[in-house]
Amino acid sequence: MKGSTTPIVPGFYPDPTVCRVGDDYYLAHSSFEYFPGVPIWHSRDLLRWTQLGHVLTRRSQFARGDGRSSGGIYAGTLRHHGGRFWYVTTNVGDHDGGQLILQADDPAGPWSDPVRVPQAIGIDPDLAWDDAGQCYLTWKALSFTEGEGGIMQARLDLATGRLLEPAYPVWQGSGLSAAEGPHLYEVDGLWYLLLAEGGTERGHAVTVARGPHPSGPFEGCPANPILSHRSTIHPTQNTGHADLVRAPDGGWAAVYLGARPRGSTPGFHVLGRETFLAGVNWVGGWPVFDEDRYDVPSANTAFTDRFDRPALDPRWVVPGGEPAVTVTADGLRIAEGLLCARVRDLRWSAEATLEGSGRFLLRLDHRHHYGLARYGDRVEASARVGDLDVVLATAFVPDGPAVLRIEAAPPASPTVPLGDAGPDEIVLSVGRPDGVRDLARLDGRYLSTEVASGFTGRMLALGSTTVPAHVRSVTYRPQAEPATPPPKEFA
Ligand code: 6LW
Repeated sequence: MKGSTTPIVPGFYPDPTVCRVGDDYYLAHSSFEYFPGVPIWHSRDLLRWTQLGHVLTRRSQFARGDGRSSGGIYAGTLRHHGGRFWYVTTNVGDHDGGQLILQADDPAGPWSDPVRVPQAIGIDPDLAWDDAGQCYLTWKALSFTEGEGGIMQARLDLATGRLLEPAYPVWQGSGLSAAEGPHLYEVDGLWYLLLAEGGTERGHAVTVARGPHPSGPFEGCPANPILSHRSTIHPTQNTGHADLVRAPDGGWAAVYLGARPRGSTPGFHVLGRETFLAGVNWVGGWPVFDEDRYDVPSANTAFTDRFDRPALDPRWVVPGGEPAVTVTADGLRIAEGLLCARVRDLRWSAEATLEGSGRFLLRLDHRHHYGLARYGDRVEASARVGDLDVVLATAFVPDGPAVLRIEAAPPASPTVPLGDAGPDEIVLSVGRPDGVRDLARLDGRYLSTEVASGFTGRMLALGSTTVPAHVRSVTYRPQAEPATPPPKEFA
């Protein structure tokens, strides 16, 4: 399928950063309030990715902060230098501590505790090394109380996190809003500074400048922005925040983030920002995106988890706090909190088999979720949309296992002006001995980023009620898209 419409890593996997060692590619993502943080992946062909684990697996690496939705871990940079892997990021819940630099021999971990860079306050840090081995930190200076400070840079002592000189501004972008996400590369003797601009919404874009030295002076590319879907009818929108990688044969590719809004205007994206792949050609000394160079296979997103191995699969993460879960021979016990797995498709169904009480939710954030809760013999369907929190329906189930089911179905309404379709409709059902009973059917737009705000995407969430939950299994099945056909030229 076309690279511009099919993510290489679907679901809430934003701010992709990529590096290559020999024939192996590695990819990492920002992860906000979810712990463990920073999913990291491996691929041999840039198309099929396998999750190795997470970079941030200990609280000494990811201070909890306040756990607020879309707080925590912002965009980072993954690099390989001097025989080691390096990852630099920001925990905005610990913003005054500055940037965090971690290293590992093996990208699957363990990763070191972070070296902090308290002189670099802001977001979106990048690491690059010149031929002499000098390390440059480039970041977007930003104070959440005082505002933006521009794209800054300084040479860095990696061992101590001390800047070796006062930070100085570099290229500030092509003039669009929110210049951020810098990545710096040396290509054939010139230095290229890639930025995200335009904000991470519909105006998002990738721009580039080049200069003779890591610090510039930089001249912007006349063709900027070199990637954007703003003001187009392309079914992938919000495209930006790219990172480049060179293949063993000398060719180049880029990973970037995009969203797939669906439904009536203004469009609603529900899976967060996903990772896409493009080819990159060099023309006249500038990178040119070749968005559909790759034929991207559908990612294999279906799963059944019976919790029959001692360690949880890396798909499971926890918002804010710690996972209060135990895996036993007969399934998963959740004492408190939520255990979440990303939804990775536009159409899907999922089932959780609960032995007794417990909850199964579709969650965008702590203020936006639909779901089912079983209290002994009673199952309630409920919805929380901002300040509204309602129980919609109740059903009774006999003792023993019960199946709580959630489905993302096509919207019944057409789009404007013939209707007012949301992105999908969420059906909440319960499986009983006499069959499946639907308890609620809800417009999916209220679990979209356009309604809820933030940087994350939908999650399936397991939780407890007043007593610990006992989950036997969870099954997730993607269904064929699209219900809203994309415009003809992109079909
Ligand atoms: C990311 C920054 C951004 O660090 O959002 O809108 C942050 N731009 O580049 C979270 O993805």
